Formats: sequence, structure tokens, C-alpha cells
Amino acid sequence: MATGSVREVLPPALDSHSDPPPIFDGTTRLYISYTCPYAQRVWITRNCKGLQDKIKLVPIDLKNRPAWYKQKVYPANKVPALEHNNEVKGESLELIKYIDSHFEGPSLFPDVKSQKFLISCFSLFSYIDSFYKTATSSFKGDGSKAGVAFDYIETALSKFEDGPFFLGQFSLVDIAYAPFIERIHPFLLEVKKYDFTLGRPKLATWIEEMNKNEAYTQTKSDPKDLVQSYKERFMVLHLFKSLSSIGNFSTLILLTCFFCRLSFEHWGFSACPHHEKKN
Ligand SMILES: N[C@@H](CCC(=O)N[C@@H](CS)C(=O)NCC(=O)O)C(=O)O
Repeated sequence: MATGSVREVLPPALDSHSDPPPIFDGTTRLYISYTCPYAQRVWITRNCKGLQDKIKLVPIDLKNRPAWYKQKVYPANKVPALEHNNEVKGESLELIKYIDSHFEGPSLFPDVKSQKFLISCFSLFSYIDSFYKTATSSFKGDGSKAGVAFDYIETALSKFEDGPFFLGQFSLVDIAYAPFIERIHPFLLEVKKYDFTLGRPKLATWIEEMNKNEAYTQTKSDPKDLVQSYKERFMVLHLFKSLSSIGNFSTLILLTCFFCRLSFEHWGFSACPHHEKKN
């Protein structure tokens, strides 16, 4: 399995007071946020291919975003974005494939072995959004309702015998899922007392194996911060939904004002559903 053995010193995030880097000077830059799971996919890919010296990390503070990011780098104003060959590209799933095929380092896409392999690959990439939706929709109720999503993963992990990963050998599919499983697992464990690895041995082994990969572990956040961030987002949403369903309009308005104030002042909520608390 590819690993990133170089432990790098991570640069501080750039904010609205920071100058832009010398954009389009020939340097390849990966714009990320340390807390964004989409950006984390691309960051893991870069590390797995050993591209720490070839692709410079440029972390952005999403809560206090520099204006030049939207104006000069990436008009969509999101992370991740990759500056390469005088162009800036976005979308994490596109970027991990792009980096794998345009840069040196071990291939993160195993040779196509069979039709079964191709179908698995296609289905797993297509299922990611449903996986996240199903798993997180359960946050407001009984955590075990997410079981269907974790069963899907357990079945997928049982398809190939030549390794513990989705396609047997480690690949971009594992990278695509890892940041989301990293967040959902500790949240369900702490808040719902639901351990989705129980009775799902393949998924338990997958997490164990992923945690041996330094290229990935170097990108992980503190699980306590992840849980806190999900609590803030999902529990507030749940409260709003419950109040609106019982029609208590004035309480809803008051609580909305209260939480908005708290969110903006203390937590710096952004459009990113994975935004974590400001340090
Ligand atoms: N579909 C995009 C999603 C990227 C995304 O939503 N990133 C969030 C951070 S986790 C972001 O930049 N949000 C800022 C905003 O929406 O203004 C991808 O896969 O790259």
C-alpha cells in the first residue's frame, strides 16, 4: 500500500489578512481547508503519491476567507482547488483522479481485472453521496437506521479477496470514503452509542488498515473536534426541525437568532457542513 512516510510541517491557514501566493508562477498548489473532508481526499492522494515536494499545500481559513481566493484563484470560492499548469481545477473526485493520472508516484487505481471490478468501482463512486446522506440522516433519530449504508459498505468490502480495501488493493475509492467514515464513526459512537463496526468485521478491518497508512493519518483531525463540529451542525438542525414541526413559531425565531449569533461569533459557521470550531 502506498504511504506517505514524510511527516511534513503544516503551514498556517491563510485568512483575509494574508497576501496571496504568487499565483500562476509555475508552482503547483493545492488549496485546502484542514477541516474539509472533500479537500482531505485530495490531500491524502497527494501524500499517497509522495508529492509533498511537488504539490504545495495552501490552507485557507474558510471562516475568514481572503477575498483574493475567489477573485484570483477559484471563482467557486470552495476548497479543494488545484493550481497546475496555469489552470485552477476543483471538485475533489475529479482532482483525485487528475492527480493520480497526471503526476508521478504509485498508481492509486488498480488495473481493471474484470467486469465485476469495473462495476464495483463505478457503483462505489456513485454511492458516496447516498452513503453520506443516509448515514447522517440518522443523526437526528436512532443511529442504527444508518445500518443500511454501513451494510452496503460491508458488502462492498467483501467482494475482493486480495486485500482489505474496497477494490482489494488500496485505491482512490478508499480515499474517497475515508474522510466521511472518519467523521461519522466517532459521532455515532459518542452521541448515539452506536458502533457501526460491530457485526461488520470487514468495515472494522478497513478502518484499522486505513489507520496504518501514514499518508492518510497525517491528514486526520482530532476526533473530539469532529464530534463537536457535527454536534453543532446536526443537533441545531434537528432542534429547528422539531420546533417547526410542532409549529412553535416565536420560539423558533428566538432560537434561530440565538444560534445564528452563537454560530457566527463563536463557531464561525460557513456554508461547509464540515466546518470545525475555531481554535
Ligand atoms: N463538491 C465539492 C464540495 C467542496 C465543498 O463543499 N467544500 C466546502 C468546504 S468542506 C467549501 O469550500 N465551502 C465553502 C463554501 O461553500 O462557501 C468537492 O467535492 O470538491
